Amino acid sequence: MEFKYIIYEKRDGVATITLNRPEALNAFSKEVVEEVLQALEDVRNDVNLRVVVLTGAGEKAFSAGADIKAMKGMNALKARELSLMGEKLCLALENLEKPVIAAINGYALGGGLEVAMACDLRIASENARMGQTEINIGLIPGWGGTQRLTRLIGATKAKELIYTGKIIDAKTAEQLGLVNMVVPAEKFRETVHQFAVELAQKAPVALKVAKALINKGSEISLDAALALEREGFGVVASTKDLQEGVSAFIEKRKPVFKGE
Ligand code: DAK
Repeated sequence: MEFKYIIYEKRDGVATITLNRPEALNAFSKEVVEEVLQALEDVRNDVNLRVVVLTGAGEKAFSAGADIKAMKGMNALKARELSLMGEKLCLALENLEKPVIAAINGYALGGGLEVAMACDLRIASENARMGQTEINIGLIPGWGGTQRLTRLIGATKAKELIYTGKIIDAKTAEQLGLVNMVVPAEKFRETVHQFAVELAQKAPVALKVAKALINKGSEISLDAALALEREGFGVVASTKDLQEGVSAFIEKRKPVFKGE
């Protein structure tokens, strides 16, 4: 596959998608979004790929958000298109039946943070900086930020970040529960890859079902969510991978899961 605005690599069962417009701090243009969507489609179809890492090229940014320069003179129709584009990308990440890790290597601002929040896990480099900065240009988050940020860290802190547009450091983001862990900058890419490889060795069907249950369960009543969990448990319990996991435990060896 040929890409101009992203780098797409496959190694050890991990697909790494690197946003590659460092000169614009990896801002999301229409072209960047289209290429990421194409790569995600490839991941979906490749059974050998079990985990995705989304990150930014260079040391400065994961992504500084939607392309502000493309917003100049934007009319209602263009704004709607921009909104749809981001929504589509965030939903593709959220609905992919494989875990997606946002590896936040620098700034994750505006739409950049919103895309990171649509991923399952967020690992931040110690020099990462995050914020819903839209208010500073007279906007509100438009790629799900008002909803996903609130669900991740609660309304009190979400309102503070969205109303002020302030940029927080990686440690603060970790304390808020916005990122899973903070990693030293010099070991960042290697640590993220290692973490992703470990995840890629877990049982794929169990990961897929757990992701769907956690995502869907937060939108429905506890009763309905528990019913879904029961069904999901039934599906996972019927896999060959469960038998492999049980055998490996008894034989005191590492399980080899095939996603069957
Ligand atoms: N878009 C386009 N270019 C960007 C950019 C962006 N978001 N952010 C940075 N760049 C470009 C800069 O213009 C500069 O390019 P040149 O001037 O050299 O050509 C280059 O990247 C390097 O940036 P700086 O020179 O500014 O670098 P500094 O280290 O001085 O500052 C910074 C880094 C991250 C603090 C600063 O660049 C900055 O504040 N950037 C803007 C961050 C931001 O506010 N992001 C949120 C964007 S708003 C919508 C739905 C969703 C959205 C919009 C509409 N609808 C439903 C309609 C989403 C909106 C957003 O994401």
